[in-house]
Amino acid sequence: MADLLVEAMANLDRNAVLDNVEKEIKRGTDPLKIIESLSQGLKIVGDLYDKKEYFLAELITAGDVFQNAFQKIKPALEKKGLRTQVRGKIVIGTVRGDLHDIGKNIVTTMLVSSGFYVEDLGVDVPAEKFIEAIKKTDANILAMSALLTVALEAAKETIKLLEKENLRNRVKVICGGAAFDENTAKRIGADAYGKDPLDAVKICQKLLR
Ligand code: B12
Repeated sequence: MADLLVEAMANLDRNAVLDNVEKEIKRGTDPLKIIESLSQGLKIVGDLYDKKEYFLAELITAGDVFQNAFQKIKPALEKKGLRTQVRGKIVIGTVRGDLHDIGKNIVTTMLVSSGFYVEDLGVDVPAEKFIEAIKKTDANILAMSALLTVALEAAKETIKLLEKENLRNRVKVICGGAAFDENTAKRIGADAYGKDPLDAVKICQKLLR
């Protein structure tokens, strides 16, 4: 299945993507495996965009096809949550200047299904809005997503503001999305980097221990 789905996603073949996703769900395939195949397809779309074989219109279609497919996968993903004893409160969002939310939405679904309270602020979230939400919800984790390299600065600013507001000692910070890796996350002052939804849940559980 993996290859078929990767290919269908890379070719932006909406019907083939949705048919294959439905088949895999019926077959009982792990929803995270299905998401992984679709993400590999999206990676190819991104590479083709880089090579100027695809353009903005294709990126938009790719995002749309993925969102449609995700609606079919979501119920299975919700059942998969890793039940947690830790009752953490998380404020999550895509940082200022960045509109990518597909990955963040998957991570949010997985965190909610695992028992966390999650306040999702959406995309293009300025530092001040993150801080306001943390104060309002008394959150103990700030989770930031960024796919654009230029958006890293906004994530760094948010952590700086957290420090300025004297909240840094009680709020842990986790970052994820294609703009980050372990090193970048550390460099901007985060506590952790999460590579995928499972990682996100496990790390958030660990951060609260
Ligand atoms: C779809 C897409 C879009 C869609 C987004 C739709 C949407 N609603 O999100 C649209 C068309 C809007 C778009 C726009 C643009 N895009 Co775009 N896009 C993509 C594409 C093809 C796929 C992204 C995606 O959804 N991947 C699938 C998800 C599941 O993966 P993910 O986001 O990485 O998330 C996973 C993990 O990273 C992690 N994760 C994610 N967030 C978090 C958060 C936490 C806390 C944790 C722990 C984990 C975590 O878990 C997720 C699940 O496994 C990528 C290519 C790529 N390789 O990523 C380019 C890409 C990100 N885009 C790119 C660009 C350049 C743009 C534009 C500037 C294009 C333009 N000329 O306008 C604009 C920018 C708009 C803006 N201001 O943000 C570049 C970025 C280059 C860079 N290094 O900065 C990429 C890499 C393409 C490329 N190769 O050039 N894009």
